[in-house]
Amino acid sequence: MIGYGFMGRAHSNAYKRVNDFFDLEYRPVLQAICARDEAKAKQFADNWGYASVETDWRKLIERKDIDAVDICVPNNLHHDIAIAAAKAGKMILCEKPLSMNTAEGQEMVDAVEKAGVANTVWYNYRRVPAVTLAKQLIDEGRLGRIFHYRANFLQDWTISADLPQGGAGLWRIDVKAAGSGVTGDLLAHCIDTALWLNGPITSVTAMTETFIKERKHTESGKVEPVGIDDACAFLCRFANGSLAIFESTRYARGHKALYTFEINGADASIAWDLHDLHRLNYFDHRDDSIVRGWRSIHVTDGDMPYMGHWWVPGLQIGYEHSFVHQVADFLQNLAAKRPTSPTFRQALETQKVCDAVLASAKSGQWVNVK
Ligand code: SOE
Repeated sequence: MIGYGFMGRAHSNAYKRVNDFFDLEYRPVLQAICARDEAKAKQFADNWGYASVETDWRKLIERKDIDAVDICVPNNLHHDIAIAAAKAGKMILCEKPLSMNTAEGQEMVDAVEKAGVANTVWYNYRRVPAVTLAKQLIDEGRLGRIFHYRANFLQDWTISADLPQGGAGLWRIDVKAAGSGVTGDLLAHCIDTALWLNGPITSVTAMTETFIKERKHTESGKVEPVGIDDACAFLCRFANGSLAIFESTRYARGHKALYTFEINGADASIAWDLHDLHRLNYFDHRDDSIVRGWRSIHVTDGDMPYMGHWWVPGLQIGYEHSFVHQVADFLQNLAAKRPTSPTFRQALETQKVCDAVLASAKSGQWVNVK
């Protein structure tokens, strides 16, 4: 494990829990945690049960007793670590977004494919059971022809102008570490889900805004320009002919992590909301008109995605379980020699859409996704 922030904890929890709930051929061994601050890394190792500590990721990657590397550090480090890990023959589980941009991401894809190592990117929301159920309903053709896709990811944690950029957690506001703002951090989730549920995006037109133009940098101590997008909205077209609207901001006062999407088809619609993540809202026009209406499916029954591994019908699970599911799928696929989605190659598609969105916001023109 490289990095011990919020995601380091979410992933560690998943590695520890997965074999308690899933029967798997493999069992993750928490062999080493790597971070620059040795004292904090030791504390993390004690809390979570890692057997050893490294302070240099290159040393970690050289170790013969490490089979898989989990990249949980700021985005600007993903590329070099992933390429070195692939060259060393390690499996790689990389935190989202895959990379700072498409060019870097392409090199990462080439490296893992050349090395033939198992790889996946942690777009965890795919594995919230209600979202996986949405995918099942779409694949069964229940929605019919899709006309519309709309998604939001709204937060409010950067409204204060006193918040510095850079450093633990706040690297997300530092363009040098993050690559972009809400586009790579939040819309990337919405785009990943959308590509999975609704197929390729072909063209986009976007607008972005940076509301607070300068912030003190935690590392330099100086006030520096802010290079990230604080808010981004874009329209797009999908290859299946549907139209979409996406919006993300860290300035929606009152919203902490409101990820929502709605898909409207000729026969049915679905809607999902991260704040109520165990429910899938579904409207089916084929119902008798006198009982037709939006139904709220409580996704807890054993025949619903992943739920047979947990409690009994009616008892729900939460955010952290989406990571457990990704590890379970990764280990199952490893045993079956199958890839785990999204692979680096699949996550590169999200990167391409993000790049097109940022290019469009800059030029003011529609941009085709390469
Ligand atoms: C940002 O606040 C953040 O933590 C993202 O980085 C995560 O990917 C998202 O799932 C929740 O919000």
